[in-house]
Amino acid sequence: MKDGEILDLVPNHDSTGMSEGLMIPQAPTGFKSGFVGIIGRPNVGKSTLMNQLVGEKIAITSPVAQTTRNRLQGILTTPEAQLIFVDTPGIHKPHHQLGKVLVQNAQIAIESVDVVLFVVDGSVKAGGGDRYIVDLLARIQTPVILGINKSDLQPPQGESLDATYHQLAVPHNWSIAKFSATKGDGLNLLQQLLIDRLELGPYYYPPDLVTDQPERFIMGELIREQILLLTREEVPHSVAVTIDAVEEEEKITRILATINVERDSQKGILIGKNGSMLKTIGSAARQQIQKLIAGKVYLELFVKVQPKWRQSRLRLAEFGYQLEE
Ligand SMILES: Nc1nc2c(ncn2[C@@H]2O[C@H](COP(=O)(O)OP(=O)(O)OP(=O)(O)O)[C@@H](O)[C@H]2O)c(=O)[nH]1
Ligand SMILES: [Mg+2]
Repeated sequence: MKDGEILDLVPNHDSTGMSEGLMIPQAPTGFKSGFVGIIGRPNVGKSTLMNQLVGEKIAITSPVAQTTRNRLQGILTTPEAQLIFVDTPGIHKPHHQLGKVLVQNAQIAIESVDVVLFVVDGSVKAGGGDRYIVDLLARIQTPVILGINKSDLQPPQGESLDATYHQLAVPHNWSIAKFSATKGDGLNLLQQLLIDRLELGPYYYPPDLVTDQPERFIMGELIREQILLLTREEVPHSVAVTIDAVEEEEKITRILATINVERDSQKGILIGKNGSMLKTIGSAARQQIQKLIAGKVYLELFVKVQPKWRQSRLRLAEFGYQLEE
């Protein structure tokens, strides 16, 4: 991390050990902390892993590749350490402006963390996509841990698949961990391996905070997740969700959101026959948002056509996908 960023997050401590404003307590002696970048091809389970490690659903996940679009942080605080996980969009060969922004932001994350957790899909052989990332990581000084995920999907003779990944890690002396993000197997060992790699440090965030993301952002993501799960073909990737209003009333929170798509045909699919698809999406997303805010939600969705938004830098920024410095 750059010095300036740390200073912003860790205000001066007063005599009670509590800082003003953010209420970050002083860390005990021997406490470790740091940023862990979760990097890998699309769909290997990076976001699922982060959610499991942190113990809450912060990042949306889906079987569709390129689910994650923004760099987002999940925070795990234990008695001995604070790990700030940085979930990133899967690294792939970009085909449009949105793709370029996603990949570039993942690369920036690699350079600004203390440890890189390079996640691969252990249920398939290592491929060109993984080797592309190995080449990126070989150029940096940051310590790397290779994480072989989806161990639960491995055939009984899984060792031969593992060997294809070991070949990638051995020349660079990277440590290797094997786990299942969905089942939780092997995650304690992974957590310990990560803490071992961290240096002594302060709390960067209050110990009870699990993410740096505003609730509004996660609400939009939970709507996008249902679209990823319920629609097919080009629709999921052409969607950007904006939250237009959140009105908190005594017994219910009213949320108005717009789903932006690129074409009329996509709008038609999203709305469905007599509005049935939009209703299904809205009802599923509403249940997820209710869990997030632990209260009753009324959700109203609009669908709007914004031609070629993925190619337009202006629209990308408007929807929150900005190239980071
Ligand atoms: N069986 C099994 N499935 C997993 C595991 N981890 C993740 N998955 C599934 O893999 C799919 C992709 O998971 P994500 O967490 O969205 O993957 P990602 O790497 O964040 O993907 P992008 O954001 O697109 O780069 C989802 O359907 C997950 O449920 C695992 O350990 N075992
Ligand atoms: Mg993801």
